[in-house]
Amino acid sequence: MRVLVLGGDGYLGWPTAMHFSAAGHTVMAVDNYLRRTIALQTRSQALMTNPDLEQRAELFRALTGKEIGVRIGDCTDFRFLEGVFKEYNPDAVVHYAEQPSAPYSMRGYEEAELTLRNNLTTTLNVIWAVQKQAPACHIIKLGTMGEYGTPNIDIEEGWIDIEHRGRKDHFLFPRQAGSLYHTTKILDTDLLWFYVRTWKLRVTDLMQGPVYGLSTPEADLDERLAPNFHYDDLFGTVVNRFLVQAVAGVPLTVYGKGGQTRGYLNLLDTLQCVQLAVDKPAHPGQLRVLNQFTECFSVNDLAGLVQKAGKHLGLNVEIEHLPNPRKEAEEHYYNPAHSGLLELGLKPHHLDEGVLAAMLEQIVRCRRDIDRAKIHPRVRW
Ligand code: USQ
Repeated sequence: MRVLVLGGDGYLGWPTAMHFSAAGHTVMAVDNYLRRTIALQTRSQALMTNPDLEQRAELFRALTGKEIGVRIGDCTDFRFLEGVFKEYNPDAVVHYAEQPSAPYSMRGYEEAELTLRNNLTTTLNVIWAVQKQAPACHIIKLGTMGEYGTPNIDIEEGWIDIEHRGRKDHFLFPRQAGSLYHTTKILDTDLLWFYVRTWKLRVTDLMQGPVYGLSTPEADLDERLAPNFHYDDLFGTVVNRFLVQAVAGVPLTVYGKGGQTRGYLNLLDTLQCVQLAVDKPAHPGQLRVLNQFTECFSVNDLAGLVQKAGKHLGLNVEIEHLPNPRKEAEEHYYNPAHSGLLELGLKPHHLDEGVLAAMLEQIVRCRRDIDRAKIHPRVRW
């Protein structure tokens, strides 16, 4: 298949591009380095220095003989994006090209405006580029479990049947996010649903939980092919952050009571899920929503697991409860459905001590590069 990866320089985008290329697909990766730019501006650079997308693609070609096409450009520029679709004519587009940080989106007006404009305009442009240049192309959109929030009822997989005053209908599950970033993902879903109804597009919306990990078969070929591993308060996800904190000797930064529960997954499973979505596409006129995580943990559970894994490696890991910089429930009911991807064939990798120990060992090798000033939360809302 011809697979177009938007946001191909990102934590998930680059491993996805390599994964599809290694599996024998033709891949093109597009990025404008927005996250790198923001990271530089906010002192939030990743732990390891990552070569740019063109250099990574060149290195990947030298090591594997496989070619990943690269286009550097801004997906909010419709002429640019339409040109890429026209030139490349993809069978599937994997859309990661969004500002992905909840704290960044809450930092101030400029950051809010950038997040809203970037994320929604890109989604609108993908929809229009598909409709005008590649109408059979399957759109795989990265959404987030954070769209649902933490309601006091079971979370369904995208859709819910509602009976009201004796009549029944089928609706998108109610969504109520905890940050502007997560809210842009709700708005994306609504945009996609509108155009699926209007133009019979084929769309899979993957409601993903926080991802952890830095190892994939392709990334392990050479350390310069590693994903961008963030541990700062803006771009670092909680498990990755805790592991770096454990190595740096900084007490794990549990926000508030630590009862916040989310569905997590290994980076390897992100690759599997996206692959399954591409291999088994949505039908024309279908907005298929899949909840993309493998297991639920509270923040306290994660801190406990990291503490235990650290102890076995001789690290003295402490846990600190900080005042929560976010507005979120710290004790809540959480029971989201997630059978769709398992039914498509997902074989989960579970978060255990072995996985954490392997990550800790990799991080220990970069111990000297850890900047402790990037660890504590700088944005409150
Ligand atoms: N948390 C801590 N301490 C920390 C960092 C986070 O207690 O040092 C807590 C947060 O308050 C939250 C939970 O851990 O309750 C998860 O936080 P996170 O920063 O790992 O995840 P989040 O901000 O929700 O965003 C991340 C990705 C985002 C993706 C989302 C999936 O950055 O792109 O959409 O995970 S989800 O959380 O399911 O919405």
